[in-house]
Parts: sequence; structure tokens; C-alpha cells
Amino acid sequence: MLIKKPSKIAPSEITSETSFLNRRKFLKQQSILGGGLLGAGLIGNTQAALQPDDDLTPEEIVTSYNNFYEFGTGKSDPVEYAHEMSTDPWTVKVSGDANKTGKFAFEDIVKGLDVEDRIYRFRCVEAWSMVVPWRGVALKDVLQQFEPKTSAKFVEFKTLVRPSEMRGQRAVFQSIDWPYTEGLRLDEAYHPLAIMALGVYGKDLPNQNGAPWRLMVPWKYGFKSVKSIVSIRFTYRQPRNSWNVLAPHEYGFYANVNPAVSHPRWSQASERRLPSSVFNPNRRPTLPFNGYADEVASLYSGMDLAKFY
Ligand SMILES: Nc1nc2c(c(=O)[nH]1)N[C@H]1C(S)=C(S)[C@@H](COP(=O)(O)O)O[C@H]1N2
Ligand SMILES: [Mo]
Repeated sequence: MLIKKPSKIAPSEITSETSFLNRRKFLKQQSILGGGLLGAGLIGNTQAALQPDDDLTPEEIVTSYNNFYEFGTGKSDPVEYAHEMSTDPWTVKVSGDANKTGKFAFEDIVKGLDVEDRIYRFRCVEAWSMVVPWRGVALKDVLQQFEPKTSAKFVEFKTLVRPSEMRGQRAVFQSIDWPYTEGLRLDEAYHPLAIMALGVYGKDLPNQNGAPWRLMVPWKYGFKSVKSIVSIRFTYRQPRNSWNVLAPHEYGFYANVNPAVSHPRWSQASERRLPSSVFNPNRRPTLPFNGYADEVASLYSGMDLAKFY
């Protein structure tokens, strides 16, 4: 489970160039000490939740078939344009109902935390899916260092807004009211399956996948897993989330993967596992909570999941 506690991490005071190099070195060190990516670091229940035919989706597809509307709405826009975003330095604003708030360097937030490899099924609300080897830190560890107050019931995350580097934010027709915003109930955020991903396929996250860190909540539709996070806010009230604001009867706040609740325009009963082609559509049934029901269903006991979709 534990790969390595990084001993040396770039302090936020040093110059940005050094900090960039050290961040990369930090992740590299961890991967060397962790040994092979796939053999190491799987917690039992994560592995158990994988099906026998859950083959890894090739890295090529994971890093080139993306949704990241800040760079355009096409699947290949992110890989083509996300390099225009600078991720160094990366500052995260922490606000709301917590004892420790303010501005923090990304490196300082993650430096003491255990880094783990996790292979997760990943299901987009558009009905395609992948199996992805992430590397990341427990979301609970990230959040608790800010000492949330008991009044905090939810956490909200926001993506960077920087139209000069994000061409989707300069487009004439805007889909989303930036910043892209998502949220979780705090008990969901504290679930051990919820992570902040720092890497994929044993490397730092490429920009198109949400560098330098993005949420990864494998039992929910992909749109909950907000990328390139610059703001964390603790709050008593349920945050507004981008897709729900855009189309409230199509996308809810909870967005738990649920084959029994159709999207108004298509069924969610099955999914297209990538790679998929006309000759091998690779369709398979979608599982409740994306196959993680044993681990997470108790978070929602007593809730009508057709109402809280
Ligand atoms: N900031 C931001 N985060 C985002 C999105 C986005 O457009 N902007 N798209 C979401 C959707 S719909 C999905 S399916 C996943 C895709 O993640 P991936 O490209 O790493 O597969 O990112 C999610 N996070
Ligand atoms: Mo998605």
C-alpha cells in the first residue's frame, strides 16, 4: 500500500524552476522505490473490485481521449492544447470552514503524504469506460491537514481559470461557467477509495489528464473527478457543481454510477470499454457504483438514488 514517504520535497520558498525539477524528482523517486507500478501498492479491496476481464486501457488512449473542456469540447483537444497550460508554480487556495486556510504551494500540501498506486475502473456519463492505473494520495489525508471544522459537511473543488493558456475559456460559445466546479459530501471525500491523483501509468499526470493533481472518485461518473485543482473550500451547504448547473435534470450532485437510472437521452445500463471499435464494440453491463458497491453503498443507505442521481 505504502510506496514511500517522500523525505525531501521542494519547499515553496525556492525558485519555481527548482521546484519544478524537484517535483518531478519526487515522483520519480517514489516510483523507483515502489518497484513495478502494477505489482506494488494495490490495496486489497481495490484489487478485489476489479473484474477478471478488466484489462488496463492502453496509456495511449488514457492520455489522448479526454474530456477537459477548458481546452475544447473535442476528445482530442486536450492532448493537442493542454501543453499551453503552465503548472509551475501551482498554488492552491484553501478556504471556508477549516482552521488552516490560505494559499499553499501544491508541493507543500502533498509532501508528507503516502503515495499509492491504484487501478480503478473509470466510467464517463457518456457511457464509455476505461481501466486506469493512477498514482495518488488519499483525499482524506489531503483534506484533514487543513483541520476542517465540525460545521463543514461538504468540500468544493475548482479548476484553474486562465483563458490565456486555456483556449476553451476563450471560445466564443461557452459551455461551462468557469471555473469548472465540483463537490463531495465530506464523508464521501473521506472514503478510502477517493484519491487525489498525481500521476498515471507511473508518470506525473500529463496536463490533459489534470496536472498537477485531480480528483479521482471511481464510483461516480467521470465529471465529478475535477482536474487541475486550484481551490478547496469547506462548507456547510451543498456546493453547486458545473454539470448540474448546466443541465440539472441530466446531471445531479451525487452522480453515482447507476445502471438503473438512465440519462434522459440514453441508457446507462451498459458501457463501451475502451479500446472499442465497430468490430469489437466491447460493450459490457454497467455495475452499480461502477463495481464498488461493497465498499461505498453504505454511504447512501436510506437515500433514494433515483431522486439523488
Ligand atoms: N476541469 C475539468 N475537469 C474535468 C472535466 C472538464 O471538462 N474540466 N471533464 C470531466 C469528465 S466529463 C471526465 S469523463 C473526466 C475525464 O478524465 P480523463 O480525461 O482523465 O479521462 O474528467 C472530468 N474532469
Ligand atoms: Mo465524463
